[in-house]
Amino acid sequence: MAGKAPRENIDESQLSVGPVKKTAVGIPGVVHALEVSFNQMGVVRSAQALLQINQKDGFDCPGCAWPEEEKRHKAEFCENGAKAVAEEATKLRVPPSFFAENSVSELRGWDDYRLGQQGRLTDPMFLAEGSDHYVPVSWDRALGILADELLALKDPNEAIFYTSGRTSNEAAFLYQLLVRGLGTNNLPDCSNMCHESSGSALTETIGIGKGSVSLDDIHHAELILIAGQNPGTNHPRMLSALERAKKNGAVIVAINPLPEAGLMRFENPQTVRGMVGGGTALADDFLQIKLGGDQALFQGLGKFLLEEQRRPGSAHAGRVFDTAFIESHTTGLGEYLAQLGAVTWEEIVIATGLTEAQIRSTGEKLLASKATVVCWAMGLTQHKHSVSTLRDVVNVLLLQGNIGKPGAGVCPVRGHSNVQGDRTMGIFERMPAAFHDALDREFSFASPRPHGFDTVAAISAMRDGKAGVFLGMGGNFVRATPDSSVTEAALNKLSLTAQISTKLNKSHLITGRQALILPTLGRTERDTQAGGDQRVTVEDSMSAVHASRGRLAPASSNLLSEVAIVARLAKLLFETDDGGTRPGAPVADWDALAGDYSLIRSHIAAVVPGFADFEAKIDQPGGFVLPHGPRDSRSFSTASGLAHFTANVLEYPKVPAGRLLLQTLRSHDQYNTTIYGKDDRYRGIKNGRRVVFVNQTDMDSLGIAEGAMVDLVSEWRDGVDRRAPDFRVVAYSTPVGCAAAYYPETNVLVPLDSTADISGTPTSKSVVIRLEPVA
Ligand SMILES: Nc1nc2c(c(=O)[nH]1)N[C@H]1C(S)=C(S)[C@@H](COP(=O)(O)OP(=O)(O)OC[C@H]3O[C@@H](n4cnc5c(=O)[nH]c(N)nc54)[C@H](O)[C@@H]3O)O[C@H]1N2
Ligand SMILES: Nc1nc2c(c(=O)[nH]1)N[C@H]1C(S)=C(S)[C@@H](COP(=O)(O)OP(=O)(O)OC[C@H]3O[C@@H](n4cnc5c(=O)[nH]c(N)nc54)[C@H](O)[C@@H]3O)O[C@H]1N2
Ligand SMILES: [Mo]
Repeated sequence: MAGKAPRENIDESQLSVGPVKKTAVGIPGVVHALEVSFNQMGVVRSAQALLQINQKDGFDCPGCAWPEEEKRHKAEFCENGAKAVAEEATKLRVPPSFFAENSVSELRGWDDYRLGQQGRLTDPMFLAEGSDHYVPVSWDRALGILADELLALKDPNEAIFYTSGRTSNEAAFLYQLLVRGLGTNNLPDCSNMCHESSGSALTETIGIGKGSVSLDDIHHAELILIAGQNPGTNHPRMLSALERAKKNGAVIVAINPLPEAGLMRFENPQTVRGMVGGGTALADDFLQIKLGGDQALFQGLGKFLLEEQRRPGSAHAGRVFDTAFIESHTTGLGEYLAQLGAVTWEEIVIATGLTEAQIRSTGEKLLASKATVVCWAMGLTQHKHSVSTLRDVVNVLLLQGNIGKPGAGVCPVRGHSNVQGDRTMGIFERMPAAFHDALDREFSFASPRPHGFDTVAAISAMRDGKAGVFLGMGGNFVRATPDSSVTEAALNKLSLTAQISTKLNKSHLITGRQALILPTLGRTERDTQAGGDQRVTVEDSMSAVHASRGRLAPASSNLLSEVAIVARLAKLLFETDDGGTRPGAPVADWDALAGDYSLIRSHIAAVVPGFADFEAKIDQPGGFVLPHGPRDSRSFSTASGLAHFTANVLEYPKVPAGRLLLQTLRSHDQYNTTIYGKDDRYRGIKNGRRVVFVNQTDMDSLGIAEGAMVDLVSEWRDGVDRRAPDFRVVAYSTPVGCAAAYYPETNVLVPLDSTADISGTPTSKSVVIRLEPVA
């Protein structure tokens, strides 16, 4: 059965709204995954692909960064992992004839769904200045154009090198070396829009920007708080771990403005009970918090613990805090407790929309638990005050010594399957000096030290005429970033935009004066080089590094691997005609590295701490876990060598009367900017995406009826009206004043300079909007 692609934009007039689901996964999830897979890949390729996901000698699922269980199931994938694989392993193709038939200006009118459904890119393509059609070019010519444009820049800091989080460690390491070899640290990545706030808060407070728990800790936690995360859709395999925790007696509290299906109830398709129905109730308690209220909640929990610690006659008095841990491993407690004394319960109640009793009841659960984990994702990282919110999460955990002991810790649940590994490999606009020193030693050059642009700074630089060339290592920059109209105009100003991609997306159509499409192999595909078939490595959300090997035949014989593209470009940039190295460039044997990735791994082992014996360690099934001071030995590599309590002024969004606060989030049928399908099954939406979820009370007070059509208009201090037209209003269970709509359709509403303090992450979960009825 060959796949057939839907060829039209989504027809929003077909949209229907049905009941909201309370349970995630189970049979409908699996059946849906198989339908999507057969449709895209055909039956044989589906079976080949799906059975290799996350197996010990197979490929790492490109779906999400949740770790694999030690004991693998035969089918170690979830509905959305299967969809991610089907998107990549599809039989559909976008050959050069597609671009002859469709002009760039026509394709700009296609929506993200229609573009993504066309299939895999097959050949390098070039869009010349003034032309409206991409034409095929050889790899030599394509890379030659890119190298010439890069070398023609007056200053290497006019080049911008974006990375998305699917790129392997090997490709990411070579890529950052190329970028630094050219003389810039302009390495913005998707992480800037994702978990940057987590990295900022954790590095400052515990000395490392990564989570401190293992899967085993989740299984054995006594209390798990899940804040700002929708695992039923975005990390479905996490539900199996939660189910296991639950069986071991864990208490789970969901902290979310929306009653997300997976948090409430879960049917595990890999158990008989899950197949038959019923499933496991996951959350013992649901705190339906207002958007941006989490800092107040965690300050409230801290306040409760402090009151209990000091309350005369309380059974817990003097025993709430882990005094031994606090005294030997932390600093700053006094300032933190003083800050807790300064916040009032009245303000906490206003900020959270919860009752004091609800917060105290969660506090009681903390008191009763000897091992607590806090998990979070985008609901906590994409607010103005996200870094201070996460510092307050750390504060509460430190009070009870919940870091570096079994069943306890911080668990930022990462998004892209190798986003954490890319950062470990140096994809960061401001790597620490020790990394630069090691890189310089290994490749005999002097890497640039001034910080580069993060994502938002890169867009500002392009807008302000301070950039000339953009290269994307995966991702869909123009749709993932905020303030779509500003970003589109910024990209249009460049002389060249080039994208290393697997699938067609808007970033190929909103371009500089010239553009290149550089098609590449995906994770599922066989990667054959001079030295034979190659494997790559990835790092999951819990710092486990393991090998990934694709086995499917490549989508086209004219694809290059990401590693090969980088190595060939590096040769053009850094080698002299006689094969020597240009003065000042990093010294490396680029051909050899591209021919045998184990040579890249030996460089990584020499530069990045924790990778000694890299090759041998990934020969072991399941790979190895990187060192993590707080987790392994309660050692904290902060300036003081201690974990830091911090005193944070309480912040929460304040919305003018008649306005709503909008969060932009994912439907069940999308992977970031890739739209798999038109439904959001758990939330009851079918055949459309332009919906805005609003509380009935707000609809009544605004005089807007269910089903009404509205424009979403965002209001920001610059006075510019940013508008997303034609959304249908859906009454939904969300706190009063808080609305929700899908990304990326709503990115046009997020002002470029509305970013989180310190981390610079766009505030995609708090946009002030008004609803304007469509006449
Ligand atoms: N199938 C699938 N899997 C994915 C992705 C995908 O698009 N599709 N994307 C991947 C990536 S890159 C990432 S980063 C992750 C994203 O995973 P999530 O963070 O789960 O993704 P979002 O859809 O943005 O959902 C945010 C959740 O936080 C809640 N929330 C929003 N604001 C607040 C708040 O102020 N407080 C609290 N407590 N909750 C809030 C929302 O209601 C929602 O449940 O998933 C990864 N996995
Ligand atoms: N409003 C709003 N904006 C957001 C968010 C939000 O919640 N709200 N979330 C933010 C988050 S968390 C993230 S992570 C970003 C995501 O930002 P990105 O990572 O930039 O976006 P994706 O949609 O994941 O990228 C999809 C594209 O990647 C390419 N691709 C897929 N696999 C591969 C591969 O193996 N190699 C290569 N080279 N290319 C590949 C395909 O061409 C595909 O079209 O968006 C951010 N933007
Ligand atoms: Mo993400």
